[in-house]
Amino acid sequence: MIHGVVNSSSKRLLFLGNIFSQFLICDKMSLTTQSAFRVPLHCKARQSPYTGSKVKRFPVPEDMVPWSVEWPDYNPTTFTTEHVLSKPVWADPDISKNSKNKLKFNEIDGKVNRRSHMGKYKLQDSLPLNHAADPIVTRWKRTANNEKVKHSDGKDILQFVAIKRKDSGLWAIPGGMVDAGDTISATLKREFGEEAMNSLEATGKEKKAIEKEVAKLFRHGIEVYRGYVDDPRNTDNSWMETVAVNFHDDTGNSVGKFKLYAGDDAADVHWTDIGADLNLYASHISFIEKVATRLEAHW
Ligand code: RP5
Repeated sequence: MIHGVVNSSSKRLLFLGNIFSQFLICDKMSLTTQSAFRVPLHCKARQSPYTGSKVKRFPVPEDMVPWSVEWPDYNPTTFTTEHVLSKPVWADPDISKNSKNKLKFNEIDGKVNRRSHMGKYKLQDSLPLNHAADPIVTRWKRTANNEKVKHSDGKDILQFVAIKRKDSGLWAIPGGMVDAGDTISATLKREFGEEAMNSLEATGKEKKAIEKEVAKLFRHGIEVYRGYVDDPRNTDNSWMETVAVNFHDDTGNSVGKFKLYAGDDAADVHWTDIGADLNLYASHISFIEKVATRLEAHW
């Protein structure tokens, strides 16, 4: 559903002003000090060229990021990624080719939820958005004697299940897109199974056992974030929103016994120590920080 940008400067002012009126300076210091309360907007999403292509983005300087700033010369590139052009099931029809009236934003459109997690879209035309779900599975780092490992700051060290993405090579939460008709909780379970536990390649019996464990673990999640994701694949009129949910195994008895295998889109998977120096995909670092704050872990 990553479609191209509309080649019109006036639309820049009309589309999303009410939702994306706040923004952060895109430097490391701002992100680590402020992201417990706000997430970075349009930092990685302004990286050029567009992910997986040689097409350059129209450069947008920091002070021109807010949609409230008038910029008559704004003239973004039209871009749709090759993958979307190949029409995978989850992709919307191309709204620039007579199908725009079929997309109903701010409502449930057939099986697709086209409502934002952040408010109501102020629309001039239909705009696509992409709902994802991110399962943050955590446990405490422990010694061989099962004692919690403390950081020099006196706080316990938290670990989360991270996958290495094949597209960017960056470590990330094993999230994925919400399929039409699917719920967020079903997506969280499915993506964790597919990306972090390789459930698709497991045999029937193994698969059943894995699904049972995942279902048990995923019964008690705490939502830590809902809204915009600063994903490098975002364009001016198509972007990711996610719901990030923390599933914490406090004793280490449940998740600890999981065998983690990379599957589906992942090149690798492992338990990763949580801390401010992590370099993660999109704005995943800010969701992880919220979890560390919530559980009073080392950051
Ligand atoms: C991110 O992209 C979301 O936070 C989620 O983790 C991920 C979904 O995209 P795919 O992994 O399906 O490519 O923005």
